[in-house]
Amino acid sequence: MTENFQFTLKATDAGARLGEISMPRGTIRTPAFMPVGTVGTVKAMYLDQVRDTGADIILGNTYHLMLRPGAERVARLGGLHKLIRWEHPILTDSGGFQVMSLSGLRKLDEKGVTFKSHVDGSLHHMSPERSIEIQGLLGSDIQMQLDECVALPAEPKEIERAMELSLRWAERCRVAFGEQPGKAMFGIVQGGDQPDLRVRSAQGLTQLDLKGYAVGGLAVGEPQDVMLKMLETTLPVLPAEKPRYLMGVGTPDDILKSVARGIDMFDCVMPTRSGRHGLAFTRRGKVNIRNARHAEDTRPLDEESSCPAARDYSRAYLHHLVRSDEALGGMLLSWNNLHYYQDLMKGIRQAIAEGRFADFYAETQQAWAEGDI
Ligand code: PRF
Repeated sequence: MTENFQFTLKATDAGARLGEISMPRGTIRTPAFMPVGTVGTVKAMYLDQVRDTGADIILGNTYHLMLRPGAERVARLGGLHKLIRWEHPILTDSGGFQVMSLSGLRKLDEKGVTFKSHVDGSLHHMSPERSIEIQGLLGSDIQMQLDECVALPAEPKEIERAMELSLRWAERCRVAFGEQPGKAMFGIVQGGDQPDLRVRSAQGLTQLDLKGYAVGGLAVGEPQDVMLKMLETTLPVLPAEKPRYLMGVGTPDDILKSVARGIDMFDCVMPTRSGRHGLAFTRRGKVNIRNARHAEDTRPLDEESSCPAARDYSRAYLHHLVRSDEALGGMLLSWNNLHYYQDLMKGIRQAIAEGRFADFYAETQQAWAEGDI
């Protein structure tokens, strides 16, 4: 732990990077997976449990928290860490992406974004400066610039306009953030599926000398090979000594392939959301526990797992809970899934440290391909 935000690259192997982010609230081992705690809760999980699965950092959302309970209120309550009882690092997303996907009526211009709350229909304005101010009020350790993410497919001109706007907003966010030694603000590369725009975005952000760089605007409707190609185009342009975060990604396969291209951080609702919907991730791929074939299956999801949810409960019981819409079903499957994701990250980190990432990659893919027994 340090007074400052510090990223140390410890090893590289077959394109993958092993590292560590040190900051006052704790150390983040990379490649890292950040469970999503949108409204100040990782849904259906106790934060002690989230911690025990191996999470070093969780994510919160500016958009949701500014609407409810409100950023000033969270600050009066002593900040997000105290409110939710998580003393480790928190990264907050800036709000732009969630405005676009969740709010009604919205207008975006140079000044920022005006939108209607999905909670009560009230009208709000968020500038790049206000996004940073809110993230500060929440007490976020890693703050994201306000950006505009365009869903794909889209016209190159439209992607270019949003990328340029995001670059100008990055500068304004950097000024608003100023110097905060123990904290960091990350820029976000945009540019859709256009390699030249990705390069320009990454170059422009690099000039701002930020503490870290995210790749946004991916996993928004394009095929996986396009996403991976964009990573191959973008990452070599970014400074190797700074962390790279792929936003909103993804499946275990997306993660493995993105690590192989040099990504250090991930977040995704997939393990928790699909858990609540009855989908379990295991070493042998995905299991849809709702399926009738599990109704009288006394085996656990994975007898070799160290997670009680995976090891100690029968598939028959999980099936019954999920079919009955019982809260415990979503809780157990979210636990299983977050545990699986963190185990995957641990396996990735160990493999890089031992110089056998390529073998780990092949073995993991092989086990998924063999499928559920
Ligand atoms: N921008 C921001 N948050 C995001 C994204 C983005 O492009 C994505 C895209 N996958 C997820 N979350 N600010």
